[in-house]
Amino acid sequence: MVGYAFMGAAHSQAWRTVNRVFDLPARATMVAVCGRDGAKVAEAASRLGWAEAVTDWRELIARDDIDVIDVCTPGDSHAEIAIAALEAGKHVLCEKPLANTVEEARAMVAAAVKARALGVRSACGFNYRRVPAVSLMRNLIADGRLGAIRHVRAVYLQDWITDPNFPLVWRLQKDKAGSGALGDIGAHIIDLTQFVTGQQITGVTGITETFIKERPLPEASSGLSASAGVATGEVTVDDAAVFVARLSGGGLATYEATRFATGRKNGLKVEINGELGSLVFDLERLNELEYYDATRPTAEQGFSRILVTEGEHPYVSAWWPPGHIIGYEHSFTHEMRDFIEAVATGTDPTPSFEDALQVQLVLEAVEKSDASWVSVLA
Ligand code: SOE
Repeated sequence: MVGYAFMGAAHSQAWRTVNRVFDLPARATMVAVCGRDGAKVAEAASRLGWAEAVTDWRELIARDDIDVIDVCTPGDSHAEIAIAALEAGKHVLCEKPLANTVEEARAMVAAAVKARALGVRSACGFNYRRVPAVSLMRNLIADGRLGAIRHVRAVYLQDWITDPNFPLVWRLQKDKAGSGALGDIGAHIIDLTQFVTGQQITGVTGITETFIKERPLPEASSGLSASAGVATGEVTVDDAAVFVARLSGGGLATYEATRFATGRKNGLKVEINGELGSLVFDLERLNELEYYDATRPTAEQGFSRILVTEGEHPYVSAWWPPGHIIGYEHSFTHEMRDFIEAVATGTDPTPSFEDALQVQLVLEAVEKSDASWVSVLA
């Protein structure tokens, strides 16, 4: 694994757990974790359960006792690491968004296609696909329970940088993150809505905004306000993005991704309206799915709450009895379950780099449309 911060911790939990919960044809061994700071990555290795700690990822792709490279770094190194790993014959799991640009994403897809011909697998870490309620949503729509999809309404609302004194971390720098809320959390709702509907976004138009344009530099953020002469830097990504889209099935979609929805902590919510009913998923209530069945007798119609904890629901039978709910981290264990099974059985894990390129194309299209905004001058 390359990188050991938030996603590194979430992936490590999944690698530690997956073979103890799911019966799989292969076992994950956590051989080494890589990070630039030797002391910090050594601490991370012991805390997260990795046998070794290294400071050069190239060392990992050169070893013949390593089969998989799990890329958990900021977006500016995804392409370099993933392409080198694939060319070295290593299977690759790369965190989302796939890359910082469409150009990089296309290069990653090209490397994945070549590697696939040699039996080397790759996938992108859109983990929310593997929340049982999201998989159930996809299954119900695929079974035609909503009929033709008319509307998709997706938001991903966070509020972790509403304080102007929050430092200029890598997620707020374009050269490291590629974009702001749009690529970081907007990518999730783009992938998730395409996943559950089985449709693709065919066109978009949107706007973005950066509310706080200067922030204290991380090393200088000693709690002093910007006015105290603390060194500051420019925020070079969006704080919020709002866009509308057309779906390949003819429906309309609205998307909102923001880090300034004060009070919303990890508020991913998707509502799908079809001719025969509606489904609603809310990540902060991730064991539930709301379902409105318009085919029921009118007097009985209403949004029902499905508790997605039955053994017949996706992934759930490996965990606990009905009603014993699971959490955010289980989506990563499910991601690793499916990745290991695919690699071990010689099939392609999902979402593919091609699926992730589609998300990257939507991100780029939103930014292009943002640039063509027509102001209304009073
Ligand atoms: C942003 O804070 C973030 O960590 C995203 O980068 C993750 O992809 C999302 O799952 C949680 O929020």
